[in-house]
Amino acid sequence: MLEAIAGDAAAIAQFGTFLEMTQPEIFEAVQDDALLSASFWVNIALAGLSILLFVYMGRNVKDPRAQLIFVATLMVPLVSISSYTGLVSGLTISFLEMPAGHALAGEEVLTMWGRYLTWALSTPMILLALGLLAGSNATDLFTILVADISMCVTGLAAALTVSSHGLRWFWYFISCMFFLVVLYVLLVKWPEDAKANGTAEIFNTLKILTVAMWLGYPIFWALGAEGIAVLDVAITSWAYSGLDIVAKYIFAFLLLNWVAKNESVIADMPSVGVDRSGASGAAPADD
Ligand code: RET
Repeated sequence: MLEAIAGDAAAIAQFGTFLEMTQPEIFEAVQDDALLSASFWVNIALAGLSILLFVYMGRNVKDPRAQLIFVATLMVPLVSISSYTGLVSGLTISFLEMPAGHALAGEEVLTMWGRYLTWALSTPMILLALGLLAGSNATDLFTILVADISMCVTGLAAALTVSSHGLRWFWYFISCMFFLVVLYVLLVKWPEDAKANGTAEIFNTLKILTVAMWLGYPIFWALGAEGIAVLDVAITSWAYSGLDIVAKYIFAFLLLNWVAKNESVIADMPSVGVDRSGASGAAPADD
């Protein structure tokens, strides 16, 4: 009985770490930090403008594959506006006490965990649009999407783990392994498909933009308050917001502008399927 109560007390204490500050208090803390709150509001404004612009740009697109690229890409600013509204309202931000071994051990660090959560929705949309542009087969598309969502969820786990400093970095390492899978498909598999399907030029531009921007996220995570803490929270938040502006809105504009002008190229591409020609054992038995 006593053990159960002690267990409950420990659980409540642990839970208390997450809930020590109320949502209005977190909201106030964000508003008081002009630099931090600007990093959120700028993205809410840009996401809103992007949504209107992309709907306008897609008004005459008729081909179903081109329409799918438009819908997937439009989801990016839609998720973004929701994500930043969650952050600015204090709903998806917590102050977490860092474990022993962390540069800010024992201090409450502002953790923007809503970012990692919503990346699990926005980044697959970016990759789906890119995969459709390249003419990916179903296997590569499934692989990259699963690896990408896993990268975001394990990144979320890295940010929320407060029990052990070592385990925070172990989650980070796992997330990086998933990221390598994403990079492999983007840099090795899809360029071949894009070449075969006549979309190599635009695909390569977007590939370089995507890889360059996406590499910034784990770097800023590691340098920010959640990692080795050489950058403060507002600077880290601006770094993510800046990367978001290029990786989401500028990326999406370039992609949709090209698709709207080259709808016939997209319309002629093969549908997403499982290509059995290169698979070992795929040839019919010779008997
Ligand atoms: C984390 C930390 C753990 C290690 C790795 C990460 C990678 C994150 C990336 C995020 C990209 C986000 C984008 C969002 C747009 O909406 C989670 C920071 C590898 C690559 C493009």
